[in-house]
Amino acid sequence: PQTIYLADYTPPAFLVDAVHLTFRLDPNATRVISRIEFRPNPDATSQDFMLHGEHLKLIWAKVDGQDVQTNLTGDSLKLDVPNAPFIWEAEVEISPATNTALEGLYMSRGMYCTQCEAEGFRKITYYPDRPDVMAVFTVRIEGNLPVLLSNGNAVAQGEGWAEWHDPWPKPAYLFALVAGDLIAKSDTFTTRSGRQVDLNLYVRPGDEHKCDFGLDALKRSMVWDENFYNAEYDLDIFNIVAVDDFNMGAMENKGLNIFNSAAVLASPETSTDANYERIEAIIAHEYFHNWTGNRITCRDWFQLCLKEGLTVFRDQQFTADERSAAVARINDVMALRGRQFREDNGPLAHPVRPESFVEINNFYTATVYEKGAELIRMLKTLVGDQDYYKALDLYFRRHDGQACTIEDWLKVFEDTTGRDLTQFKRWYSQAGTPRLKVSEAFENGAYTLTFRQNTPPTPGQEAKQPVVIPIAVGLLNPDGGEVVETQVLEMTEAEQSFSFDGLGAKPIPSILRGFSAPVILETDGIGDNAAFLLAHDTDPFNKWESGRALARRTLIDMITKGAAPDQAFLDALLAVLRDDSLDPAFRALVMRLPTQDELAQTLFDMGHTPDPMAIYQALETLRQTMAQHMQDALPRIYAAMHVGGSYSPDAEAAGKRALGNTVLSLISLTDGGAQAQKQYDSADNMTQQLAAFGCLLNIDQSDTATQSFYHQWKADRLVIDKWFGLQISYAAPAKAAEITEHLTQHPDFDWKNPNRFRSTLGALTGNAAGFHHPSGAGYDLVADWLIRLDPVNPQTTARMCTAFETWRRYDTDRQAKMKAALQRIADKPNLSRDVTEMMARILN
Ligand code: HT7
Ligand code: ZN
Repeated sequence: PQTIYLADYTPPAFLVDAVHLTFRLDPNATRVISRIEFRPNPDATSQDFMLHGEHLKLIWAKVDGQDVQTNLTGDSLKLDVPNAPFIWEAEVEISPATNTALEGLYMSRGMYCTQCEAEGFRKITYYPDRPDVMAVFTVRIEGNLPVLLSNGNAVAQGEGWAEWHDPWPKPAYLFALVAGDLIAKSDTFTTRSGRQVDLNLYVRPGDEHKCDFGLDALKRSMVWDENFYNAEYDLDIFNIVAVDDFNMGAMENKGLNIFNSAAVLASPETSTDANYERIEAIIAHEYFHNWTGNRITCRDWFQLCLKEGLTVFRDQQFTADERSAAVARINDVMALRGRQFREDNGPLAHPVRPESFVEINNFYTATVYEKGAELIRMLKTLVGDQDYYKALDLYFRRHDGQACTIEDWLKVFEDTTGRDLTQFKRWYSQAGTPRLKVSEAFENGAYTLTFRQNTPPTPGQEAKQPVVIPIAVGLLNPDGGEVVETQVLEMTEAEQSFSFDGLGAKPIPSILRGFSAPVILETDGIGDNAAFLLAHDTDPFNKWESGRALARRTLIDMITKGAAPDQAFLDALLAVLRDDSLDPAFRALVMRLPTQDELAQTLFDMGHTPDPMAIYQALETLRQTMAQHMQDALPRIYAAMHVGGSYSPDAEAAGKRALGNTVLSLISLTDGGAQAQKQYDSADNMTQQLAAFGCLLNIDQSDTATQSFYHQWKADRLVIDKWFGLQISYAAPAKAAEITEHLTQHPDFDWKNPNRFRSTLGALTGNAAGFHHPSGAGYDLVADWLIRLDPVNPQTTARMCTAFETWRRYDTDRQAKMKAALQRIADKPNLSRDVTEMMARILN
């Protein structure tokens, strides 16, 4: 397959002013008639007219009304055209019903639906399918279905047809069409300047009761974007559609967002607090794209972080504002470390702005999204809040209606602040997670912190240069008071010292407060302050981080030295658990132990070969020890976390349930599951039912609960996804592959549905000890299924290949087994471009 390079970018030869599309819907033979107004691009460097097109049956084509014989070469169409404005018309036939890749126009349980990002529009009709070609779309849909939707405003409709017009020029990846037997739950929103917007959430009949939260989250997002970014909505309608078959979470098509049902539908009985929180964040994310992505889009796909990093940052800000900022930040960092640090440490490491790709779908990664968001956060920390919002104002004014680059983005900050961001830009081009080592000195009342930064080599990038690191630091005195409030130190050199004068005693530093930069901080050079900071730090992130460091150390000592769980750690944890002045959600986070994957990476970084079974055993032992050590305190806290009244997903109630369920999981380790059974039987919401179900599965693969849960929920696909997933997540290492295999034979295992596939095979790859069991059964089963899924849905297959990205961490036996599984996938004839690229990079 061909590699595409950022350095090869050239502007489009022709621009598009207007697009008219007519869809005659038919499951196996949809006709798409296009009329596209082209004109030469004055900035073009070539005059070659080229249209993308994949899996299209061309019926006819005309240029300025004259039939043309086209030159079809692979996935594109080339033609000699006048060097003047002209009209292209064509009719193509496509087959939505057989489109299982879920890209382009496809069908999901009788409903027509599109997914065009990144390069799906070319599966709908011939078009310059690149984001720097922005055009005004008018769409007519003909089909015998009650609901016919496209982007923009509704222009006209009749029996079996509808017309839509989107006045905002947009790239083809933001095109959308939905048609089906759907029901709308509706609301309205009045923008700050008085525009009345109709809000509709379209769902299948039967899902109407799962819409209220999504609509409420949408309205809150609309207000928030007006308040913080002066960003107002710009159409008369904002439609959201829930679809069951979808490769990712959601898609920000202009005026017609399409959501994976799992990312929008919610009811107390069927959705957990975590589901509600995720739905709120995704609704906000997609809505915020209206400005950061749609009004201002990307020049090319290498600039993906321009819209995704910024929009993730904005949705993180929203969550922090709507819920607890401290808890939100801890959750963001856990996700970053769990997915992005893992990626940055392995064969798939790539810069936030990659410089080449084979299949762009493989670059919708944690690095582009989550690390991309961290770069925006650092910029904001460096320039300060006021200049950040000034720069954003300028960005919106200067670039509205344009397709931009990271250079445009940084220039806005340079022009606003007068700063030179040349060095900061390295964050966009250098892959890998910087290691930041710190040491200290105290003399004559002056306290000096010395930092050394180093970024390890990553594929294709051996040598790294120093990056700009904003290090937020506060100093505490030995009795726990704060002597120096948070200051941001701006590190630019490979090694750099910062001094604080006039101190009466040697302080205890709290470094990288709020996780001010996406680096790995190594504090061996400043002594052991973790227990002190867990007790005294005023920065909630570092307070949590200190607890995490203590837990990690205890576990590493148990694994590498056969040590017993550290009593001091257990006492410190118990003190936090009992401290009613602390937010329950925060306490629940402190009680959470590091993941198996995090421990494996830590051990690997320390020069050990991680043994997944030893890691699993250490975590089991520590949990059991915690349950005994805290036994007396647990019933009171469990009772105190009881939330009365009807269910509400708000942060306070959810925090109480989170801590209550954490405590329940410990209680169930000493009471044989009696309390969990009680909670399971009396739960009136999914958060409590599922947590109790998990406890019961953890004690033994409780058949009774498994059966009763299934029979209660068998009609609800989203709950049955949880049912598949939980049984596998809680499976003992030796049984995980077998249980997964057994579940893949269940009549409800609809493997072509990405949610079901992920909740089953994805749960196995997430059960680290099960996936890495020495038998190799986990590797084999996952490889078998990836081989089977690839011809059906390459995008979802390729994403799941990341389960193998850590293969080089492990012992030779596991490495050989994983490599064999990978090789088996790589050797499959006719492997998709997506998976071919993933295999090449992972095996490299
Ligand atoms: N911009 C979207 C990214 C995306 C996507 C979404 C659904 C299915 C396939 C997709 N390919 C790329 C989602 C977002 O970041 O908001
Ligand atoms: Zn996005």
